[in-house]
Amino acid sequence: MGRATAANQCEGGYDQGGRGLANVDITPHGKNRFPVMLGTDHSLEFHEGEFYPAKEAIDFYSHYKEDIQLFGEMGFKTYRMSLAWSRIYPNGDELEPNEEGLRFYEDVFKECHKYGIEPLVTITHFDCPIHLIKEYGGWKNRKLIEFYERLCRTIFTRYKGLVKYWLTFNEINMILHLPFMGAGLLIEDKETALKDKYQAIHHELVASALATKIAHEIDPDNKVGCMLAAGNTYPYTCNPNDVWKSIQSDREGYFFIDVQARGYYPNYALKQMKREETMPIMEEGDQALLKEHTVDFISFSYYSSRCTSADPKMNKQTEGNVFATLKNPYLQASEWGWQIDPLGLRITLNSIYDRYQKPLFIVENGLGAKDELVNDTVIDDYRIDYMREHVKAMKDAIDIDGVDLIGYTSWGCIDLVSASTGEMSKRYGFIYVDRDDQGNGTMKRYKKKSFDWYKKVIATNGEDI
Ligand code: BGP
Repeated sequence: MGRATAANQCEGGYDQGGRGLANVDITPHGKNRFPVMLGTDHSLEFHEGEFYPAKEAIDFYSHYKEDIQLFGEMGFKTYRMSLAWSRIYPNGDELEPNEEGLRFYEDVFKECHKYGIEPLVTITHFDCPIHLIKEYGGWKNRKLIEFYERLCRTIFTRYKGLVKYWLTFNEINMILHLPFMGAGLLIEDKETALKDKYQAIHHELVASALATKIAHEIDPDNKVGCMLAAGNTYPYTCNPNDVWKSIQSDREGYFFIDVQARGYYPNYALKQMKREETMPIMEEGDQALLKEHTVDFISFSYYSSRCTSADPKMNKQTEGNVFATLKNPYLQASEWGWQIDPLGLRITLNSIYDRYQKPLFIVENGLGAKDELVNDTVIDDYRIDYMREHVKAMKDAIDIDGVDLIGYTSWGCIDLVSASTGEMSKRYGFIYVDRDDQGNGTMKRYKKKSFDWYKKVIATNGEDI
């Protein structure tokens, strides 16, 4: 048990230690954020007058000792974090890595071990060096497999003995929804956009299998997982058309795990790609690689379930969700419209486990909320309530349903920049950071009420919640 962050949302230090620029750095806060994440804004530059939250984020780059000490105090057994690719290979395509970047992560891992915390490392979390986008067009170019392979060899070798748990790509299915953020893809032509996305996806799937192979070769103790933005889809009614639509919606995500955990493209996807003319170019050897190097475990993020209908009149989707969903009348929602459904977590765990029979790891889950700092703390009972219900659902999945759940790192050990809004005011942490949406504040850290609550949950392995 522990909690999770991503480099671009907490690290900052965007131009320190020889780091190069990445897609996340030039993604602004405010109304221009979505066009950039979608890949429809092609400028690839910083603009005067815009605020870029990832540049400084919460400055984990300089505060990591203090922050990890607090994670240790909470009793974390695991800390999920990601590497900034451009800190290790500033342009992405160099032959030699940046020693200063490598040393930074080495220090972070050593600091974790000081407190008995096992790092779980996402190799790329919405992160692609700008040079790889400008020069090669991001992941739609097969060359990226080679650069990613080099990154993997470097980190698996360098961090052998310090890191054993790896995730290849964060929320790999996000390429379909936010392609620039997910894969450094620019959408040039609407007609060919889906084909480009599936080409990029194929390259990431091959790169992921290659990473799994290399990780096992370099250290047989390494365990590699895939990572999906999950959440089961309910049919709005029991009309078979609604049920069929919900199955299709879930398959959009299952497709990725089907390939990464079973080792081949499922028939429904092959048929669909043929029909829609989006079949990616595959090279000889790709299929064998996918088949031979499936993941050791399956990880996913879960914030919410989804709901769908085949009735065209029921087309009003809720706001604030990257994944299309109808308002489910049985559920409450967060201030950002994310529907809160702890039983949905149990359902998702069961569906994924039934389908693959591999160990599962929930690597994100949590409540984004507006917090108020009063007398140096935040009384965040709403967050505790959310977490408590989700921990209960997990326990039921383990104790009653027999799901093999090996870990839980919920989102945001500490407040950080929100991926979707680029704002600080959508807070997930058990530690408050004094920084606002415009980048003002002292960066001082404060423990919230949830800090002690989670400490107790970890100490009792979820018994006392
Ligand atoms: C996931 C991402 C995370 C994280 C989380 C919460 O999609 O993997 O990076 O940010 O969602 O989302 P948000 O920050 O938009 O509330």
